[in-house]
Amino acid sequence: MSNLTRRKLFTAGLAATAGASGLAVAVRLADRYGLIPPDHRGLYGAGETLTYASQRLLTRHSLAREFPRSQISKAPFANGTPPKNEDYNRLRAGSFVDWRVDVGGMVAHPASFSLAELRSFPARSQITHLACEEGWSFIAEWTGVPLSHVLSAVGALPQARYVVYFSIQKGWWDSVDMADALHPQTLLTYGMNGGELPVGHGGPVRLRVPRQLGYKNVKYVTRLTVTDSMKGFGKGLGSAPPEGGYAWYAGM
Ligand SMILES: Nc1nc2c(c(=O)[nH]1)N[C@H]1C(S)=C(S)[C@@H](COP(=O)(O)O)O[C@H]1N2
Ligand SMILES: [Mo]
Repeated sequence: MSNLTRRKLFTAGLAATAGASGLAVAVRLADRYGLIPPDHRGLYGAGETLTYASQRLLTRHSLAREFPRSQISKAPFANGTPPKNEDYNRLRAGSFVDWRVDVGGMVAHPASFSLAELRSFPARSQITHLACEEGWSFIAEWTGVPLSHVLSAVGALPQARYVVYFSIQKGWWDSVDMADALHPQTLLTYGMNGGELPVGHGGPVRLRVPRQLGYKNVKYVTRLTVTDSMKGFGKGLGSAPPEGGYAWYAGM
């Protein structure tokens, strides 16, 4: 993606005013650099899509706001209930020592990390806002390993365009593009407010993507897949929310 300049995209976009074929070129160019959301609406929505592509290009290094410790919410709201399945209950009864996060797909060295291994990686803590699309939000300190570190440990291949992440909880999975996957604030978290990540907030492992809305922050993560295409994952729209009318990209 670093090879695509704003000028190149903009020039291709201008060429688009010459006709639909120019537009197709601009869209294809943006697509090649992973700047088209998997739930895009085809050429019909191309104007919107190119606006999205330039916005992603412009903001890929920007940071979510971090807050002082005094702003941490006293009573953070845990949305939903923990997984009800057998596997989760068994792992929880064993204090999650057998929890694994499997990382595979387009990587040189697929791996399966225990919590202890994730904790042995360089850690980062950040005090950020988690906002639900339903209107409520809270601020907490999150601790974990940057996803970028995990991706380099397994040797994510250069063709990679998305990282898909799956919960042990049925129906919960999502994906981010490489700009968000490699972003320094995107963490595989195992800690919150100085302690372990509580079960209500996704313990033992949750992906925090603080530049996007709550629903992208999938709890109880057990598996990551690196891919160059979202085809074959659900309906191919990048996650479950677009299947129900929400956007795949939920930047805030
Ligand atoms: N596995 C799983 N992940 C999930 C959810 C869920 O129900 N299950 N809810 C999502 C939604 S809609 C929001 S707003 C946040 C809520 O995070 P919280 O429970 O820490 O407040 O988690 C997201 N991740
Ligand atoms: Mo939400």
